[in-house]
Amino acid sequence: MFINDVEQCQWIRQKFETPGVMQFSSEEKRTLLARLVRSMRFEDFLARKWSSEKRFGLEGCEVMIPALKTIIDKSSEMGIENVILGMPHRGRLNVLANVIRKDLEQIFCQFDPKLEAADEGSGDVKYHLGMYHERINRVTNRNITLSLVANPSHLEAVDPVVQGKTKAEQFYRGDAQGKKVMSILVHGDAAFAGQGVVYETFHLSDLPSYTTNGTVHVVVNNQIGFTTDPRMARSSPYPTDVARVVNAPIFHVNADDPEAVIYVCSVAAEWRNTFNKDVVVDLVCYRRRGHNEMDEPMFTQPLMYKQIHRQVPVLKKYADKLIAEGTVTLQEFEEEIAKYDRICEEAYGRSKDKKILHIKHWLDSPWPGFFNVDGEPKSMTCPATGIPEDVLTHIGEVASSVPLKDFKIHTGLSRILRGRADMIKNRTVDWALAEYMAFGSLLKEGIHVRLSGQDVERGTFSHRHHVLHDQEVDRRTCVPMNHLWPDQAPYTVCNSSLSEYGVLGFELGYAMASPNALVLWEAQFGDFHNTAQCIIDQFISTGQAKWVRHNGIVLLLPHGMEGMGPEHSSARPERFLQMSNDDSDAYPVFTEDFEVSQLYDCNWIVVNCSTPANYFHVLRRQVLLPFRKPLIIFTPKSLLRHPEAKSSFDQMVSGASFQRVIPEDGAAAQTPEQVRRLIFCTGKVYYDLVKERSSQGLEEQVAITRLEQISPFPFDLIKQEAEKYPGAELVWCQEEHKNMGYYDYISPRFMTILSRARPIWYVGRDPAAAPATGNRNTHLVSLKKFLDTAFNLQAFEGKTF
Ligand SMILES: Cc1ncc(C[n+]2csc(CCOP(=O)(O)OP(=O)(O)O)c2C)c(N)n1
Ligand SMILES: [Mg+2]
Repeated sequence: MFINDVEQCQWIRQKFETPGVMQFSSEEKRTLLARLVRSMRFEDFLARKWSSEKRFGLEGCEVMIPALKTIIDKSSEMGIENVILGMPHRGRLNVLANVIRKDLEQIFCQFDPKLEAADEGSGDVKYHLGMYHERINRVTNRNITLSLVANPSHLEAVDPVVQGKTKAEQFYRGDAQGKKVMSILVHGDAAFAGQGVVYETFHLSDLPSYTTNGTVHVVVNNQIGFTTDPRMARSSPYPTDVARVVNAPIFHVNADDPEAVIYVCSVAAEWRNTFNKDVVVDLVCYRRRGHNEMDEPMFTQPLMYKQIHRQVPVLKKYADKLIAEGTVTLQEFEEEIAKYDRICEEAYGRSKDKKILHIKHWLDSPWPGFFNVDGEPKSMTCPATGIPEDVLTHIGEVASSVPLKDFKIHTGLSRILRGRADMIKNRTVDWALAEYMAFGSLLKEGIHVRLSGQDVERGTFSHRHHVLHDQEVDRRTCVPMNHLWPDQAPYTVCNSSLSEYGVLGFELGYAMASPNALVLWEAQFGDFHNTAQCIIDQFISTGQAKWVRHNGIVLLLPHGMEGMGPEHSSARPERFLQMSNDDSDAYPVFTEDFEVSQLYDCNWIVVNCSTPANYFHVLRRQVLLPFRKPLIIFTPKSLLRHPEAKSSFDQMVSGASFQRVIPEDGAAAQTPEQVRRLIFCTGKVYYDLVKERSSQGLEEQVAITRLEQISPFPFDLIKQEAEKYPGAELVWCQEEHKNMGYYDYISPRFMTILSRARPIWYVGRDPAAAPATGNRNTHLVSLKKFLDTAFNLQAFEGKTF
């Protein structure tokens, strides 16, 4: 570790080199002993009661409990009121019980296999669940809120999520310096060294809109510590070098020396709360048992484990020391043990009465007032998303202006702003303006909007320009969106580091903190989301089912086949659709609130808007809905500047709303019984189809209907459209290859809604391995080929389905 700040180096030197700094009072020693008793006896208790259950015990690193408690005590003393924790499996139950202070019976009853789940969702194993608790810190006598964020098995994936939640809590409290809210991340040594997301998370701490103003990291390093014999150290399966991962001070400390651990943790907390920078405490320890309690470590590490079995537990060593020096008596020590064992036994007795498990009791981020007392949405309706015309005009005017005086913008940008002003005069919007109006109108209503991702301030396609840069004054910038109304909510737009996994996790955590915000992550191109696949699979798609926490994060994924090669083309819609939980084979009951209740039941919403107005409405709907669901939007590239892809104010004013399906409204819709073919499509290919239809003069024979909300599938509207054209052949047309895109998702749903009486023919590119060709000519030839098929009214003649 390298620190190039003299003051900081001196600070560390003074903390460790001053003679006698590690003196503890008897009171402090007794507290430390009591905390070690709890840590050790908790594991012993679980081992006694459930000897064949996995619990990923802390044995060998029992000192982690007093270590975390010291960090919290010291931070509370220095003004911290809210601590957000993330940690893996090892010792998690112990942390819940003895650091966060979850009721013991709530933990114990989780071991009961007969317990019935009472909430919606599929739940999760006990060592993944989160927790939120407000309590008095006994050492400082101040209030403190502790939360542990729920996480999947995927080690370290929760790190950026914790940081995002921490940042949001700081933001909402106006705690820009991190003086009130902080995070603690606990890591296993192998995962810490091996998982790249650790590095991505550390890297965020240097960026203004992402920094949590320092985090205390604790590494449970159970691989290198026990032995100095290099042969034994090598028998560990994962190479570990904690120091190589980060650029932050790392304090290595022997976990068998509890007083040293406590001292180091106190210094680490002081460091964080003095310099507001990251710090790592490396608890060098050993693991007394196997990876989990069912493992036999002697199979693979015989010599090391022979030594480990000879090791005296830290509690006994420390108790012996305190007894020998006269700080406690043997009797006091034994009473302390008996007292905690009694607490466990009593809780165990109570836990047996519990028949029902409420996952809701394990929420890491409560949203007070958002749901009703039973945790249900307050209504099953969505308020109208259209807004008054004067609001549209006002936002449009700000979007076309430079709100600061003497601020010189680039001439190219002046042209863009003039173009915007012209559109506003003509009561029209393009994509960028529609987005502006969605964000601006939400800000007016007090909703915080945060847009994060690579180059989002300007926009990858240079269409957004949410941050203006003075051409003459270095680093002078202006965000017009923050100059809309004096009492508006703040707008944050921030260029992220070049990370997807870390940044998407961060924004997901940010969105977790409050339902009253629109938090968006934009991929540079939709393709790159797969680098963050773990966040998508483990948190976004499944989070509500596992942990009952809603999340309204929005993913903006630029998508479209434009001859740009196999990358920069596909956001992989097929993957999101495959993970959607709406049933393809169930014929729905069309209740009055079908549209909203379908959204309530789904795990996420997948849309591909073909007009700026629809993009505007879906962004607003996201916040106006009485619940939160992740929203995946495939966003355009060439359509950003397509002359036809514009919307009129008429489609956005009060009374207008999001259209899940945009039906054909041209000539074909006037005489539907004469229509020979009804093409369903989604996204940009619509504009190719309309152009081709017009060039072939088929406006009366072929209708084109757009699916804008793909999932949950608008069964009701698709049924209406299909029935409107009784004599038409039904075709699904997509520009993606057949094994990609939407076809596999929509096809069984069409069959269900058509009661298998009419086929839905496929028109699009052939199946392929890569999402797009690297050859421009091949791209154009395949486009022409499928457009020809789309309008060849004989193409399916005589074919059976
Ligand atoms: C991303 C990921 N890869 C693999 C695993 C499987 N796995 C579970 S625990 C573990 C070892 C973890 O070692 P370490 O981080 O040192 O923690 P320890 O169990 O020693 O406390 C592995 C590889 C996982 N959970 N997550
Ligand atoms: Mg380890």
